[in-house]
Amino acid sequence: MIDSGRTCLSCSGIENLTDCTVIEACKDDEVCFTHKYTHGPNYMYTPELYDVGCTNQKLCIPGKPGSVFGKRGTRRHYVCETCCNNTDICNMKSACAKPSDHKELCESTNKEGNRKCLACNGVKSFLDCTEVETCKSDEVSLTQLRNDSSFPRECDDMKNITSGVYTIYPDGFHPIRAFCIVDNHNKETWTVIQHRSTGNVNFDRDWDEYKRGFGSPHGDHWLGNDIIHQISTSTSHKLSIYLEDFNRDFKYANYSYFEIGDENRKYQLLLYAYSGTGGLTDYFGSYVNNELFSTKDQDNDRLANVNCAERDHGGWWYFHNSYCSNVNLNGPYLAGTVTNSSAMYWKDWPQQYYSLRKSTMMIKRIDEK
Ligand SMILES: [Ca+2]
Repeated sequence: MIDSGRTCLSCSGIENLTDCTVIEACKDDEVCFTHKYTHGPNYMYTPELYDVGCTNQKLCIPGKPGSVFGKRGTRRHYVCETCCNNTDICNMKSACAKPSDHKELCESTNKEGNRKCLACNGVKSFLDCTEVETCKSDEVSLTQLRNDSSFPRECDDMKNITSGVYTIYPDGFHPIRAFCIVDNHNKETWTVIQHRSTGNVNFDRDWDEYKRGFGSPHGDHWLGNDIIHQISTSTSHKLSIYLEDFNRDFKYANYSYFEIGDENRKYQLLLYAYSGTGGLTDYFGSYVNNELFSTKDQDNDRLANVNCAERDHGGWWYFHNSYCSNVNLNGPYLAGTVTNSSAMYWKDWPQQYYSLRKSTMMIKRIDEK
């Protein structure tokens, strides 16, 4: 096997992927594939069967299980999409199996030296795995795969695109769909992390839903706290928030530094250097910088005896002094003047207690590449 070689499971007509123990070294321009099929109706017994192995197919069919994703670079290639049922894990050695069978998420190569690999049982996503083990000398770590990935980590990594929904790989190889906004004037491409313009998606959700994201990037949605953490901490990022009222007036709130911590840090918010358009006052970062994220089932706000996320019906970073918030863009979509702060609002714009028509929160790498 050559140094750059990728290994794939290689079997034909098997009923269970776990039955395949044959490993094949692929050529440089090949990727792993998993093909699932059944025999025709003439067969009395029609189990679903799998073929797995190397293929020179280069293009993916997004959303189609078993389709091959991407072409390998000169050293190695990366993911297939949805090769493995209910997982994000591709046809890699000892990784393409039932989630409960995942022993190690390393890829076998002839690399020298020991590496640390994620090692988890029963995870549905790599993002859920935090355990680490030392790989054998002929194995390479997922971290290495991630670092070497040439897939776009965020919208800013894609050139010559127009605004729309694209596949990005925040961790290097795990695909998600995100809305990208191209600002032609400033020649900047932003990744949307929150958008609301219809109110037809409920934002009164629990911790796990905010962690994983909900809604569709084509409409109202929350991208997901794990993803936002991953992107915002991969390099330095800035945040821009677009607000629009029902007169179609709009303003921007901009922060030239933005990140959120990981789940262990309760997605703690860091925001610096505010500038707003049209005299918009910073009622967000100046109040909730360093605060923890809260949802109705996880009260991390510092207001005693009140669960702000439950009371105001949205996951958010809440204010801790004597009341819950001055800004809550994940509050209920109430479309216009309301009577209290339990709404999707930005204090005092366009007026006190006004539920906005649109909000978009988007982030972009601070140029340093
Ligand atoms: Ca509280």
